[in-house]
Amino acid sequence: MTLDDILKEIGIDENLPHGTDLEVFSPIDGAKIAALRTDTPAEVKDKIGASVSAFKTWREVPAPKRGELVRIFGEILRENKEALGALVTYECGKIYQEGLGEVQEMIDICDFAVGLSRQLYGLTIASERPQHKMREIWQPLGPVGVISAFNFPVAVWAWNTTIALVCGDSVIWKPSEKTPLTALACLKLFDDACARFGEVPDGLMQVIIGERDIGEILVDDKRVPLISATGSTRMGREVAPRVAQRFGKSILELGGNNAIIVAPSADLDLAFQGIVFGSVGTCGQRCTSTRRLFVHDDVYDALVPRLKKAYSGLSIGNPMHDKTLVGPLIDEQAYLAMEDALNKAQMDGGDVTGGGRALADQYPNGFYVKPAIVEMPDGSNVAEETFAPILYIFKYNDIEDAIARQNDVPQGLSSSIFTRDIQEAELFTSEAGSDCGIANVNIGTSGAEIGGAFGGEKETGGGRESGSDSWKAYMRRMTSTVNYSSELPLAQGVTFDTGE
Ligand code: UN1
Repeated sequence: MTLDDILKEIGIDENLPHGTDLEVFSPIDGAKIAALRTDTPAEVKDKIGASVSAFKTWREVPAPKRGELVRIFGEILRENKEALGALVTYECGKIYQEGLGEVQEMIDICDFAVGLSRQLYGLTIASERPQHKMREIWQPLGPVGVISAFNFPVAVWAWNTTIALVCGDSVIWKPSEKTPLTALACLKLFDDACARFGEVPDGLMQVIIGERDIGEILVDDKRVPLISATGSTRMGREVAPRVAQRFGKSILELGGNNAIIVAPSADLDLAFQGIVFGSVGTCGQRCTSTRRLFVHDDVYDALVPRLKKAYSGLSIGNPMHDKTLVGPLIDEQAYLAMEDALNKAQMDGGDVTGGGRALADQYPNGFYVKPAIVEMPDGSNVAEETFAPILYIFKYNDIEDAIARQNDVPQGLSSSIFTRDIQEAELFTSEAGSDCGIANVNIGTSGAEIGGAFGGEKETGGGRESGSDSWKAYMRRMTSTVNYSSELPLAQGVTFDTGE
């Protein structure tokens, strides 16, 4: 499938906003695949205005009917899974299997949101006053600003958007400037769903194309009560105070520095598979990628040489090819960041296997790398997240120490332990265990299902998206007390006699 075929199949070949402001390159070979016009600040303001109007209509549509739009969108995604999956691969470089997986993740969240559209439950609460009823009513919130990253260019938007839509909100999406085509493709497919559905207010879901300055307009606009932002901790540090300054709410999904602990009782075959997928999958560019490995002394020699051997045989190459497991990094900057991190690790006493560029002759403008393993000195740790396939390995001999070191980093997204020992497994998921938002047993750190709440603690930002009750962040909680008596008793037994 060529890029032209894909764009034609999705139907955006003819109506891309061509221009000269933003050039888009495929990480596969560095070729320019599009040049787009970006939104002006005035256009962004207008789109926010349109979003406010769309919200006012949409919030009155019954939630199950809102779910019907999402159901149709899920249907359209099923019809376009291959084309959209391939576009994800072209634009962000993840292997086609993972491109398909990402679209499946969108389909899954559609199904979840459709079910949710009939389950936006509020509580009824016992009132302390006679003939009074208290209840909690969940109301639509308003336009939701979604800021997404290049590495999951479509699924993370879909988590936010499908849930926001069934909650009665409108959406304005600022995708990464590295992946605008997939965003425009999603917009087209969403518009197709709206046409199939029938009456949908104009501007219910809009995309704004541009760089950081364009995102900032969204972040600063009081008409957008919720900003859901995915990206680096640096970005979150800027977004969070700006949104808070205007008393907006934010959902932040920022950096991870995810670790796997391999205990002496671990099934090493399982651990091996989980580690390799977690650390080299998506070329190490998931926020859930495995970055650190704590291996017990007793199994170190059985596991680490096997990992090194596997790393040296990984098929690196064009992510559209069936046999490829490791595609390119997103761009040269990512490659340079990987080189820097490896140099630093070496200076800190790490022993590096792998690393460096691959396939530079074939793809002079594509940044393919050999995934790297770094065996780190005893007692050390790595606090920074580098968005590249680097796996830092540490030895441990005491589980409590391993958990403490796992936690002893600024980030708190994902974590896992491979063990057959129930005491260790339960300790890991206890209050004294992992401090992350995700803590897995006998599963790697990446590849979470949509049904759970996704997000993490500390510098990961504290937000939760996707499954469980994450929907509550996209709604306004109203507490309502109804008095059906002929008296007006005050709460807390207060008397307030006006003498009449
Ligand atoms: C991300 O990298 O921002 O758990 C999201 C996972 C995927 C989502 C990753 N389901 O790895």
